[in-house]
Parts: sequence; structure tokens; C-alpha cells
Amino acid sequence: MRLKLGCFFVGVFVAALVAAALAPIVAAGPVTLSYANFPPAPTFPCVQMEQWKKEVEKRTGGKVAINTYPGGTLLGAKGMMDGVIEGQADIGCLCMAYQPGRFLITNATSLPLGIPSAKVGSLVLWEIYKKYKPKAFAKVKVLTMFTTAPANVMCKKPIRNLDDMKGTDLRASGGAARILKAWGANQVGMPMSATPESLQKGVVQGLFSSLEVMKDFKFAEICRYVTMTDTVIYPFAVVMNIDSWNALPKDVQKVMADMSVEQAKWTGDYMDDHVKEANEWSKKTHKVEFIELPKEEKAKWDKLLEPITNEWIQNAKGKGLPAEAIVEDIKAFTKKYAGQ
Ligand code: 3IO
Repeated sequence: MRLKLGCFFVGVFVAALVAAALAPIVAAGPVTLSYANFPPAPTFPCVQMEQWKKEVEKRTGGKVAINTYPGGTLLGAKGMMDGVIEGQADIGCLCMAYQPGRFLITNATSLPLGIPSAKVGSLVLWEIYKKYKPKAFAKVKVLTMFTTAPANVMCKKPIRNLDDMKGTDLRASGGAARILKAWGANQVGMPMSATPESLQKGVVQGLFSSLEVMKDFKFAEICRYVTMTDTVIYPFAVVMNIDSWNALPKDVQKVMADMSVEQAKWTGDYMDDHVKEANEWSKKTHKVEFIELPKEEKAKWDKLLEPITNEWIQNAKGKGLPAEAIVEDIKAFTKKYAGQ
């Protein structure tokens, strides 16, 4: 009897200890994650971020809460990858064009290989990531990737031919920057988030990017001319700190991992639709002129882009990458998804 009573007290004591140890975990409620983004809230990288947050919170039944930080309030455009690796944010969205050397393989999607839309671009980029698993992402968990729609020239003055282009100060980054150089523009590199001020101050006369920014950044107020080139996309990645990822319950990890392709496609679709809407808005609200290059003129522009892919292949080969295979895969995946 005495022994049993002793056991009982020990049992109660152990139970109390366990309860005390667990209390903070149970009382803490959902796992809270921070998600950093560099451009302002109304722009597409942040729209996809809010969509992802909403879906993850719903599908995990409240186990996870995501706090979003648009507008570079937690991490800026160029510090995104390292900031996430160091744990300043749990999750971050980055534009790979801002560090072209660092993301050599995935940036091959911004070679002039004819990706026709953001939807196709996003699915192709994800395939390339999965197939080649670039070392650049070894220290993070990649949650998804996506691209912009093909880039066009937005400018304060009309650009109707290569002479108009010559020496014009235009902003672009990464693969798109190389293309502006080929056309003879004075290419100025900076992230999108720095572009509004540069346009305002006259540091640049225009930019080369996807056209939804005419509406989302109100560039149409300044850039009344668009020259249609539909050339290359800008690739993006959403990455997570590896310790934050490893600390997540398995079922939460599954929800996020299962969303990768879906999120890429959602963002591509959103971008493609939004560009159409922004173009209508630009024409209606700011009388923006959309310039289509005559066939012979377009042929000259295209000719100037021919050396670019070869240049990339030589450079990437020098770094020990299967460069030709990567380019062939981008072409093949583009064909596959564009045909659907
Ligand atoms: C982009 C970046 C941030 C917000 C909206 C955007 N639309 C297209 C881009 C692509 C890009 O990063 C760039 O620098 O043109």
C-alpha cells in the first residue's frame, strides 16, 4: 500500500513535469513564419505571396501562421538569398536576375529562347530547377519558382528602330540587361524596386521588363511609349531557411512541397492575365502608344540576339556545367508546355 502510494505520487510528479514542459509548446499555438519580399505590396511577387500564405494557412488547418513583409521592410532585393540563409527571414522571394553569376543555371531561362508567356516560363523554370538541382540552392529549401511575362521596352520617348534605341538609358537586370546591350541601349542595372526613383529623377528614360509594371508601379504616367519585343522573362525563386524548414511538422512540409508546381502555375496565370489588364489600363488611362516593329526591323533586332546563347554556353561550360544540355532542355520544356 505504502509502495503503491509512493508510485502514485511519483506518477503525478512526472505527469506534472511533462505537462509543464509541454505547456509553452501547446500554448504557443501555430508555428509562425516570416516571409520577406522586396517590391511593394500591389506588385505580382507580393500578390503570389499573399495567395500562398492564404492557401498554406487554410490547408494546414491553422497549424501555420505566415507574417508577410512586402516592400523590402524585412529584406531587400539583393540581400534576399543571404538574408534567408542567415535566418533574418524564414522565407524570401528573390529575382535571380539581380545576381546573374550566382544563379547561372536557372538564369539560362532568360536567354532569348522563345518562352512565350509567364505560365510556360514558370513551368519550364521549375523543370530546370528539379532536373539540375543547382548548387546555388543547396543551403535553402526551394518552395517554388516562377517567371514574369516576356519583357518589352517602356520609355519616355518612342523607340521605333535601332537608331532610336542607340544610347538610350534603359534599366534592366540579368539576361534582359544583356539583350538591351545587344540592341545598343545604354543599359543601366538595378532592381525593380529602385526603378521608380530612377525614372522620376531621369537617371533612366525607361526600362525593359514585363508590362504589368506600367499599372502596378504607375510607370505609364511617365513612360507613354511601349515597344513590343516580347523577348525574355525574369526568373524568380521562393526560398526557405533550412533550419526553419527542418523544424516544421512533416504534414506541414508536405502541404508546402505539394504546392510547388501549383504555385508556379498560379503565378504564371496571374501574371499573363494581369499584363493584358494593365495594357488596357495603360492605353485607356494614359494614352500609351504600343509600337509594333515592322517585320524587317524586328528581324534586325532578333539577329543581334543570336550570339547571346552561345556566349552563355561558353561561359557556363567554363564553369563545368552541362551548358548545351541545359539550353536544349529549356527549348524542349518550352515546346512541351507551350503546346498544351
Ligand atoms: C518585377 C520585379 C518586382 C516587381 C514587379 C516586377 N515585374 C517584373 C519584374 C521583373 C524584375 O525583377 C525586373 O527587375 O524587371
